[in-house]
Amino acid sequence: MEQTYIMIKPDGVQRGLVGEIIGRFEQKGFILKGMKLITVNKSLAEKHYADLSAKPFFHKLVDYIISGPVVAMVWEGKNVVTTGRKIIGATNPCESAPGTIRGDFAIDMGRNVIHGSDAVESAKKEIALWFPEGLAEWQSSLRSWVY
Ligand code: FUP
Repeated sequence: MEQTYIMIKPDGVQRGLVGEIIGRFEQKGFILKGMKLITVNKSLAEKHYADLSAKPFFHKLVDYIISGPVVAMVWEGKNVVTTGRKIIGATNPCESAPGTIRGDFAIDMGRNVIHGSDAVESAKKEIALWFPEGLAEWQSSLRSWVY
């Protein structure tokens, strides 16, 4: 089953949006495979955003991610990468639709509340980076009301 890496960024945690965000993924029917509240060190933040290292906003982005605790999560389910991105909404909150997390809770691209993997391959890399300890097991019978 497909998995994605979802991270509530420091602004989302400090604004008290953790429960709301987890609720949206739970209510859709996805299952939580890993979750931890952590303060990110610079090296991990730089690895996570390595593809953006040449961008002018890279250092600001890294400083933002390490500025306070984040909630790192792995969610699992059919097409969870694409559907997760839809639940999150467009990167720039002025383009994200109402009803999406960014559309409902964010104004500024530099404080856009949440991260979600953009493809199955990047999800695999991000999950390995953030959860080297592995993920929780679920009994498959628990999913019979969703599939
Ligand atoms: P997303 O996959 O939606 O998180 O978007 P990107 O991977 O393109 O960008 C990662 C983060 O960089 C965004 F969440 C916000 C930040 N960013 C900026 O601050 N300025 C930009 O011009 C583009 C992205």
